[in-house]
Amino acid sequence: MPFCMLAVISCLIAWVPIVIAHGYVTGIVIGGTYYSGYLIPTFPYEKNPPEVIAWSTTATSLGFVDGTGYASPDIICHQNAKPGAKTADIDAGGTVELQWTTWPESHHGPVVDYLANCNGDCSTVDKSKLEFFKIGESGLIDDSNPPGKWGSDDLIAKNNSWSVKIPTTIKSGNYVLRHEIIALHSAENKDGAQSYPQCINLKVTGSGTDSPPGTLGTALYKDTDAGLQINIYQKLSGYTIPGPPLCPGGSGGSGGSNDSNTNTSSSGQPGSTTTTSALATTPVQATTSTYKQPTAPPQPPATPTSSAITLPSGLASNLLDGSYSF
Ligand SMILES: *[C@@H]1O[C@H](CO)[C@@H](O)[C@H](O)[C@H]1NC(C)=O
Ligand SMILES: *[C@@H]1O[C@H](CO)[C@@H](O)[C@H](O)[C@H]1NC(C)=O
Ligand SMILES: *[C@@H]1O[C@H](CO)[C@@H](O)[C@H](O)[C@H]1NC(C)=O
Ligand SMILES: [Cu+2]
Repeated sequence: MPFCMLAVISCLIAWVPIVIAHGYVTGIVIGGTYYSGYLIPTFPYEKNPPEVIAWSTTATSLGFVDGTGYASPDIICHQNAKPGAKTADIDAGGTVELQWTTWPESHHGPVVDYLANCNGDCSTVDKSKLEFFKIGESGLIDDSNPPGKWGSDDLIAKNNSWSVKIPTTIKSGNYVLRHEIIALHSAENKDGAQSYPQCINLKVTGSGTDSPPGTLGTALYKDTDAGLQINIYQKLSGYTIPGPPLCPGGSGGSGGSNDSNTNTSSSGQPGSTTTTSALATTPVQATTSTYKQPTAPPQPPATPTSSAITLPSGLASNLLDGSYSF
């Protein structure tokens, strides 16, 4: 390997501690109740980590699942994910707000949400049997200035949070919500798209009867999908959001829900415009969330991540992100 290449690589390695801020869901707000996420900085290191509604994962580097993992169980709910022990109640038609750590602006891409019926207790479900149907999606919102404005940018603008509406028509039952950001900053390379799936357990109550057909997690994506192998640094004539089509009653467009929750100019909390808004703005500590929020992981300045993607070769940016790969 020529010396100049070695120099580039060591420089990239030096950047890693600064760039290492992909992200995970720290908390979830449903009907004014706050639930702790699976707190990556602490829970994996505890002998008896708190029981939460979020699925556990060993993705302690805040990494991703790339295109080589689309057929692996890791794509379902992240690396070595195991079901959360708890479940949050929600009415059909209700909104789930997922709060992320600061998402890196350079990691543009769609935000998608799926449900899968556990047909029983989600805390003991076999994830390889879960069949997911899509209930929300937001892809390319504005491409007038590539790489454009994406669902991920909308998420950042909403205080790094995302609201997804549970379809009113869905039948009652226990479901896994699979919420995912797909970062496309390296997706011009085969297998370069990065999935950041996050799962939580929900018990949905309503009078609906819908039971939409689903897709196994390991069959959601192919690395040749138009929305997964794509160069976002050029003007696009359109964008096909990955995964199966939105189910009837699902929510397209930005914000993941078809209601006033998408307006964040007043509170920055998309989930707060319901009748429970008084509670939502002052999150109630549920029994599952009596743990202190960890101090946020160090956030990178905007420039290092963008300088990473302006490196001349796709190889270089791959190496950078490959450092967190499992
Ligand atoms: C979204 O909400 C508006 C206003 O309530 C309604 O007219 C429209 O049909 C809804 N669209 C979808 C896709 O549900
Ligand atoms: C959002 O809310 C602000 C202030 O509450 C209001 O002025 C604005 O018109 C709203 N925008 C939309 C799109 O509803
Ligand atoms: C932004 O989100 C954090 C949780 O991630 C929350 O604690 C904070 O109150 C939110 N800020 C606003 C202005 O809503
Ligand atoms: Cu990254």
